[in-house]
Amino acid sequence: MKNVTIKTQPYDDQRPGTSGLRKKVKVFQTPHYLENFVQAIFDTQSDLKGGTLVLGGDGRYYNRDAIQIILRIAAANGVSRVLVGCGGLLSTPAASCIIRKYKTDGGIILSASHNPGGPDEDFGIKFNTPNGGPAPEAVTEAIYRRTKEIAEYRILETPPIDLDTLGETRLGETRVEIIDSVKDYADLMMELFDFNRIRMLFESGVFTMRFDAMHAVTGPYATEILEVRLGAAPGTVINGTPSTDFGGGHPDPNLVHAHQLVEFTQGANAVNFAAASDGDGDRNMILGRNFFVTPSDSLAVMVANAHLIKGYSAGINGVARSMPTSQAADRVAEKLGLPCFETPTGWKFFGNLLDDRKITLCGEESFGTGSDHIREKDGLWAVLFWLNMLAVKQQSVEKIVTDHWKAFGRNYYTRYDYEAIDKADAEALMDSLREKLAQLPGQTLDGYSVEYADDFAYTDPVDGSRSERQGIRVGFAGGSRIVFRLSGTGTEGATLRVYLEAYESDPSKQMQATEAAMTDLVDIALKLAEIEQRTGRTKPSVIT
Ligand code: G16
Repeated sequence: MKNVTIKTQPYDDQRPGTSGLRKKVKVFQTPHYLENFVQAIFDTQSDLKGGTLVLGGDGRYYNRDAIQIILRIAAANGVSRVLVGCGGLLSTPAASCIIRKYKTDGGIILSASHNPGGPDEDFGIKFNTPNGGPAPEAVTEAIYRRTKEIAEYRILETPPIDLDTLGETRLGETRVEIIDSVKDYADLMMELFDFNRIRMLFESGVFTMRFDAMHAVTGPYATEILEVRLGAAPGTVINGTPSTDFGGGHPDPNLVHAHQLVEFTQGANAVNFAAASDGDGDRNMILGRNFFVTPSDSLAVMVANAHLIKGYSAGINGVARSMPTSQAADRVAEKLGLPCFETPTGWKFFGNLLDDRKITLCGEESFGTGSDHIREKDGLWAVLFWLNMLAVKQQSVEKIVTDHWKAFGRNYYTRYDYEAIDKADAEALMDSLREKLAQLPGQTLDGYSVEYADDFAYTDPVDGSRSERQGIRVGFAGGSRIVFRLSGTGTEGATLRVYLEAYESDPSKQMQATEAAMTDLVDIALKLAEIEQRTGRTKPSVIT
């Protein structure tokens, strides 16, 4: 076993996106590619020397190889202790929980989230800071700057270690502890939710649910929490064994990719409640019998009902949502007199607000909800929040949501994604929209009068940092809105996202199909951004 220094050359494409560095597996397998990025983390995060690091991932292809490489680089860089999830598995929320619980100096999480896995698919790596949250931009930019000048990395020459047996090993001077991936996280959930009450719901015999782990990391977590600790019937968790290619599927919990789950909510034997999570366990989709809850509505309903939930019954400090998320939560916050924040897309932007106790709950349209219990969005947490709410209210998902609309109004919501379009075309489309912004206010587009149009910019109220060009917003009189932005998580070309929101306060008009309620706004968006002419696409790749 000896430390060696390897000469390397910088790669110029290692700038982290919305959530860490995501690339094709083949790119990560290029000689020194992963090593350079990891060394840049150690070069810029000086507390890791002599400190404790948490390490794990979603189990996708290359997870285990990457963990062995990172362990050897960590050892050569003087990390004193590394906590590794058994089998190399840690869901993103569990990693956040462990970073915080053991007061470590940060964590490295390996995941490309909802993107497919396998030798020709995606891989990703991100660094989380000691608060358990994704590194803020100042940190990711420092890491990126380092990758551009890196000339060497340090690594311990040693064979791979056993990742599947709990206990301690030594790598040079570094203590490596293989820890239970599930226990700490499951214990935290028991502090936040009324497990007795939820258990009674399952024992009532009239309540059934399915949780789709999508062959990804939440399988073991959901099985332990739902079936073992809460007594849900065996078989409640489907696709519960993590696989390196997610069973050949796309571990993205939406109506398109989780269609197997959707079928459980339809027909004569439909379950009362269904939910799914993504590759790394931080996203969630909530379904009732024949009923889909949009992530934006889910956040709003949670804010309105937080007082019923054990861990939040003392009151919440405030709420935040990412800019493209519908304004449903704002309406609840306004009625309850709670502060409400609009942040750029990216969970990292909630970190300061949570640390500073300005907010307790937060969420995003991209199937993410969470709270101050950790610093990541949390799929199973959202499922348990809903289960706890259902157990207390003894109503169906549909009744809870439709009553919510009656009280606060409905924000019809849909998102059109145009994936893998040409990068230059996508940027030209956004630039052309930017040029139109100044003339839009006051204009009427297909009967909708534009109240404001801007390129969203955010000043963090805690540290004053400024983030610009975060997406084009076009707001109409009456509360409807169109947002255009380019995704920061894709690995091929560019992905244009078009977010559409139509507000309806009249209860007699709240039960339309979303598609029907959105036709006008869709037309306006297509014309305004000249989508077909500029991208050549006649329809989106995915509608959620
Ligand atoms: C990440 C971020 C989220 C963001 C989502 C989509 O989630 O943490 O904040 O909403 O990507 O981002 P984009 O629209 O830029 O593709 P995840 O679940 O992929 O880590």
